[in-house]
Parts: sequence; C-alpha cells; structure tokens
Amino acid sequence: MTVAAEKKVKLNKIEQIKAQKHGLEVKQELEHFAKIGWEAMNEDDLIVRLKWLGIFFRPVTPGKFMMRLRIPNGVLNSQQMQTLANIIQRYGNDGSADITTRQNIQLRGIRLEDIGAILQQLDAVGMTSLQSGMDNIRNLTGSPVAGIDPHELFDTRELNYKLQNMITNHGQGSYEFSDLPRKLNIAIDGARDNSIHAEINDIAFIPAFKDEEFGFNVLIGGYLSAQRCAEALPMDVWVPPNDEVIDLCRAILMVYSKNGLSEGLRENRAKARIMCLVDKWGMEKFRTVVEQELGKTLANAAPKDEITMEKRDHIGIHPQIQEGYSYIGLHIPAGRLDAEGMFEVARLADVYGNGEIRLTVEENAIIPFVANENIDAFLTEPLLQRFSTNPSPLSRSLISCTGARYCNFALIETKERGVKLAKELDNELNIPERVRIHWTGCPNSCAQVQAADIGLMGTKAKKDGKVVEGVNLFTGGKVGHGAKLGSLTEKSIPCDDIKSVLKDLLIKDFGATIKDR
Ligand code: SRM
Ligand code: SF4
Repeated sequence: MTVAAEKKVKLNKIEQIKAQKHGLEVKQELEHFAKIGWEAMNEDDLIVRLKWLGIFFRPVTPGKFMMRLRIPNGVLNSQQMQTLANIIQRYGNDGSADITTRQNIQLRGIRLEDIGAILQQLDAVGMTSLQSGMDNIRNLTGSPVAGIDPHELFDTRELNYKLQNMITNHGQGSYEFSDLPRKLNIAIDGARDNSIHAEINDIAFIPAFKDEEFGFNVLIGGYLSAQRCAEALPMDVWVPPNDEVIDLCRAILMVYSKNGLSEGLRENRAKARIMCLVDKWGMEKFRTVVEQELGKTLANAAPKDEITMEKRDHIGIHPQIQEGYSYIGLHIPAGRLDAEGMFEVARLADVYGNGEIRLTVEENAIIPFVANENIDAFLTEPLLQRFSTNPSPLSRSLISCTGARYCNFALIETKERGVKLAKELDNELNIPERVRIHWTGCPNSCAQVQAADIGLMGTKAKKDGKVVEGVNLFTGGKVGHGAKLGSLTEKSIPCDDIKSVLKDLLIKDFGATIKDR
C-alpha cells in the first residue's frame, strides 16, 4: 500500500495535476499546442504545466506569455543579452523584459507558437528557462560581483553553475529535481554583505571560516508568503566550498521531496515550504535525516559567519580586485527593460568591458571590467541618461514587483507608481542616506517588503466611503550584516495618500528635510 493510501492523504490540486502528467512532459507537445492555439489547450497544461518550461500564461494579457529564465549567480554575457533582446523585439510594444528580485530576467509578449524555437535559441547560447516556475528551485543567487569584488571571500559562480546543471540536467529538464512539494529558493554567497538576502532563502550558504579554512554555514527555511514570513534558521552545519555544497543540496532536496507525502506537505500548499518540514521534525532530526540521505556526518557550523558589511547596491563606479579595472552599476528603474535598452547594455559590455553583464537582486545591471582609462568615455554614453550611474537617493533604492500591469494577483499597479513617486519625493526632499523602498502588489511579497526600510504592500483601502487601491506599510527591515525582517506598522493607506505619509516618515525617521525651491 502506498503512503498516500495508508494515510488517506488528500493531494492538493496541483499535486493531482502533477500526478496525472509531469510538467516537463509538455516540452514534447509544443508543436501540437502551437497548432491548436492557447484557447484550445487543456487548462492544466496552459496554466500549470507550462510553468515547468518557465512559461507563464498571463490572464491579464491572454495569449502573450511571460518567460522566466534562469541566470545563475546573475551573470550573463552580451551575446545572451542580445538573444533575449531579439526575442522580445519581434513583439513590438508587447515585448519587454524585467530584471527580477532574484537577479534574473523575465521576458514578456511571448507567443505560444514561438516557444519551441525560443527554447532552441536559448539553448544555442547556453541559457534555459526550464524549471523556473511552480514546484521547482528558483534562480540560484550569489554575489553579483563574484570574482571581481575586492572584499570577496569566495567566488561562487562555478558552484551556482554546477548546481543549476544538476537541478536542470544541463538545461534539458530533470524529473529528479522538479517534483518538490513547493517552490524552493537557494542562495550561495561568498561576499561579506549578504548580497543575496540569506535570511529569506529556503537554503542559504553563508561565508564562514572553520579552523581557518573557508567554507559555508548553512541556513534553512527562510521564506515569505501571504500566510507566514520566516527567517532562515541555522542548520548547525558547515561545508567546504566545493562539490560538498552540491551534494548537500541534493540530499536536502531529496529529503524534502521524498518526505513531502508522508509529512503532509503535499496536502496543503500553504504549509508546504521546507520550513514546514523543519517545524514538524525540529532542526536536529532534519539534519540527521539529511545526513542519512548523504551517507555521512556533516561538520558542525563554524562559531561565527563572515557577514560583516552593510549591503551594497553596486550602483556607480567601483574598483575591482583586478588592478586597473572597475565595475559600473547602472540603475534600471524598477528593473524594466525594452529591446533597445538590452541591446545597448550588451553593446556597452562589449565596447567597454569583457562582454559580461551582472544582475542584482535590486533589479539593476552591472558592467564589469571597464578599464579605468575608459571610464570617462563610458560616462558620456547616451544610455546613462536612462540607466544612471548616479541616481537620486529614493529612485536609486526603489524595488518593485511586477504588479497589476501583468500579474493577476496584484491589488495595485506598482512599478510605474513607485518610480513616479520616488522621483517626486527626490525632487521635494533632501534625503541624507539611502532609503530602500520596496513596492509589492500583493501579500506574496515578491518584492520582499519585509526586507525594506519602507515596504508598501498592495491592498484595498477606503477613502470617502469608497473602496480604493491602497497599501499596507512595513518598516524596520534590515539587510546585510544583522539582517532582520521588518513588520507591518500601518494598514490600508489609500494610494492617493501615500505621498504625504512617506514624506512625513522620511522627515521623521530618515533625516529628510524639505528642499528650498
Ligand atoms: Fe514571486 C508567485 C513574480 C520573486 C514569493 N511571483 C509569483 C508569480 C509567479 C504569480 C503569478 O503567477 O502571477 C509572479 C509572476 C508575475 C509576473 O508576471 O511577473 C511572481 N516573484 C515574481 C518576480 C518576477 C517579482 C519581481 O518583479 O522581481 C520575482 C521572480 C524571481 C525569479 O527570478 O525567479 C519573484 N516571489 C519572489 C520572491 C523574492 C525572493 O525570492 O527573494 C518571493 C518571496 C520569497 C519566497 O519565495 O519565499 C516570492 N511569488 C512568491 C509567492 C509566495 C510563495 C509562498 O510560499 O506562498 C508566490 C505565490 C505562489 O508561489 O503560490 C509568488
Ligand atoms: Fe504578483 Fe503579488 Fe508577486 Fe507582485 S507580489 S508579482 S502582485 S504575486
């Protein structure tokens, strides 16, 4: 008798859909889908299974799909960026892209009949969108300045590439790693400034020395959701910075996947993240079961970690560890790109750098390896009028989720509103230091309002007796060294009143003063 039958488990709807046909199966059916059109597709294939290919049906723009890529450690090259730009360019005004809060890229406007060819185009330049949605491991994050940062302890790029290859079977799709009870986030950081928000990842590797040997302490179970937000907990494990990281990830993923059914994680999706397994077992048992899966005992955590710096945003010009070179961070307002902007970023990377482009969880882009003697010329490039190296304080630190323009969960429009308001407040106030304002359209918190200095989460509010768009206000989030989640401080502020609420808050708590005009 199966465990499910024994315990009379009632699988949730998504598990039932997965049991009928695995999500990756739809890769073989793309030609058929293209023939019949999205309107005639089975709903489970259209809305659920296509997400295993990184393809998201958007009820807000039916027929114009979103494609979520995987960009491990946020590193891509100019050829890859040009390929992405080419893909969206053919869709005219419908084609656009966003840099995401997991240093990744999403493309918009994609038509069903093009998906097969696009997957081949991506494959040809070493990219994939597979397993980037639903019950899969999301983009693997790492320091955006890995390998070029003078303060770095370890370059995590190779580890993240290896991990992505394992998880996705070199971009072709892996049945082994794509049937988790729920989504899962992994981050590996070799920098000192917690550039990846370790505290809100399901599995986080943070730098730590054990007996003077470099490695990682491991945190488990951080996540944000509409029902609960949890900071990751120490697993009391230390691993050296080599294949042991990959092996440990494999063991944790197997334990999570294999026990999902017997521990009830496949019944209720709101109680299915890996922290729920830790809740049931306690961390000690969790670690023991992982060790059994791994077939060996793990070393205990190092007594302290090396997250010692405030979080950097990487915007502007910064010296690299390689003498004579700098990396230049460009501010991409709310992460939104179009084909023209992407071609230009790729061109700057080729002309001034080594062709590489880095993405940040703040939704910005970095061009590394600019020779110091070329910086002045770089700064005269017209693209910098759009993507500044020296933006004003609030605009600089603005982060926004997709919001109502494309996301059907959204209760408010976020990106345009956030960019406009930051500009207006920057014009009206002197703001002495960075204030990180995050806008998120609904309680899923894709733009991590709990990590923000000021977090604004879409909701409904009342004004003059009418229901209007509003936000819940979060404050007190801290990132980098000593990161902690902020909390809800005010509910249901009508969007029309946000500007004055923010102005007061910036003056009262962040030392802002009114500008003389
Ligand atoms: Fe998210 C679902 C967008 C980062 C928590 N997220 C969604 C969906 C797929 C919902 C949907 O089908 O419409 C959104 C797609 C909208 C669209 O068209 O773009 C969406 N999430 C995003 C992105 C694009 C926001 C952004 O503007 O950057 C981010 C993509 C990251 C990536 O490249 O993979 C994104 N989402 C996050 C993060 C932040 C992070 O990872 O640091 C979180 C909180 C951390 C976490 O997951 O614990 C996050 N997204 C969620 C949740 C709540 C998960 C839960 O356990 O309940 C959902 C809803 C769900 O999964 O059921 C969700
Ligand atoms: Fe959509 Fe809500 Fe995530 Fe924003 S926070 S992208 S509105 S699911």
